[in-house]
Amino acid sequence: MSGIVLHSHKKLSKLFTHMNRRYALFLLIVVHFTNLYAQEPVKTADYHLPDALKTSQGQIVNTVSDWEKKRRPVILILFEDNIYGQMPDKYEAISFEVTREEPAAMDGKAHLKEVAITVRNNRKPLTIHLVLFTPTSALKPSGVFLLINNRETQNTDPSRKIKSGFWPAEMLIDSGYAIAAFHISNASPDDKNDYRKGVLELYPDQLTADNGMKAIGAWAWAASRVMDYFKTNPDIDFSKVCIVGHSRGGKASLWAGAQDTRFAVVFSSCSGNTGAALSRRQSGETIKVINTNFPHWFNNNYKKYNENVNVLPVDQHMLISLLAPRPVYTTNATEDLWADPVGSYISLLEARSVYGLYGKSSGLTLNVPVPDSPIIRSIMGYHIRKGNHDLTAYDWINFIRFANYHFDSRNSGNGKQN
Ligand code: GTR
Repeated sequence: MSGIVLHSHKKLSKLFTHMNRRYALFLLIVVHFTNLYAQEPVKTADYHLPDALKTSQGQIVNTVSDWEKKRRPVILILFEDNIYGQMPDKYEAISFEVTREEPAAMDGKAHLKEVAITVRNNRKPLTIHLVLFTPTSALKPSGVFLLINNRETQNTDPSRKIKSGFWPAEMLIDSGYAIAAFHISNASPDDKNDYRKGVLELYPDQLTADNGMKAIGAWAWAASRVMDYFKTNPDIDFSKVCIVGHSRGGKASLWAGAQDTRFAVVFSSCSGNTGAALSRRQSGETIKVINTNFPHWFNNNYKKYNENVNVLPVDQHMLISLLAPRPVYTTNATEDLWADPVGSYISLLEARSVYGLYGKSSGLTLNVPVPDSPIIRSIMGYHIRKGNHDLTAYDWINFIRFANYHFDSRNSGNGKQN
């Protein structure tokens, strides 16, 4: 817990010396949670965030045109060079093959397609296996949610014998959305020895470059190839593709959304360090810890910041800024302090200036909202769920509410309506 919170605890302890100890303890717990969720966001380390709107020459960007032409491209390259690696967008060929089809899946509610997306480059093929359910009764084409699945493949079981809150496909279909998923291992195995066996075989020059892509870049790259497929599927509304990821997958969904502006809405669950959380706060997981435990996730250059986060030319609020003016929704969980909920929320707050250039005022409160009280009617949405590090049906219910809100044409002019 932060220095500020601890300090206030000490003062309160003195006050309570004459009180019943159990009563004092109860009050301390209340104060602790009040501080965490209802006070001005708390800093843990002294830090100064780089300004998303200030160029390296010190010029302040204050128009959409200058942001899009001058500042945004520079920030994107800073993230490529220093963190996630390059994102090659050329390949020799791509093909789509429906390997299995069930027109009346889920008791007739959905049409299942399993699609092999094969990309060729460097004379090598790579196949991404997509599971896709489209609703049979909804008006066609449908918006779609694509999950970057970083957990067991059974979470996205096409036979629906196994069902999981991690990918509640029936819920999405009942809400009129298509639902899709691919597994990260198709793009790059999540293993420091094996991560090269995938997308990196198509782009071997990435392996020798210090700003070369590694696993998380490869997962985001694969999400973009699924986009290439969606473009060819007339049942999918290509203007309504939502990308979703949890934790390491949530880091990838943010990076995919930043790189590929075809994603209409970005969802990131408990993404933590090098996801939505600010690195400079150094609360929970740090850059040094993540680079040590997962050396295969980010590029070589990122390791230079292990001991000195303050010289990193970006912080994660600038990743959120790259999503502007598109809607973005991030989550945290009360028991998941490793992912720094406060720092993740401050990221959103700090991205407001860039959304503001587009005339999008957010409905974010100044403080982290209390648990289980989602912010939906806002260009940047957020909730902190009671519970642990996970992606659950509760999260998806709110993702659907957020997408419904933004896909309703009456709300497209502004991010906030109330
Ligand atoms: C943790 C890692 C986090 C997060 C998480 C997950 O071990 O420290 O950054 O990515 O794994 O993916 O569940």
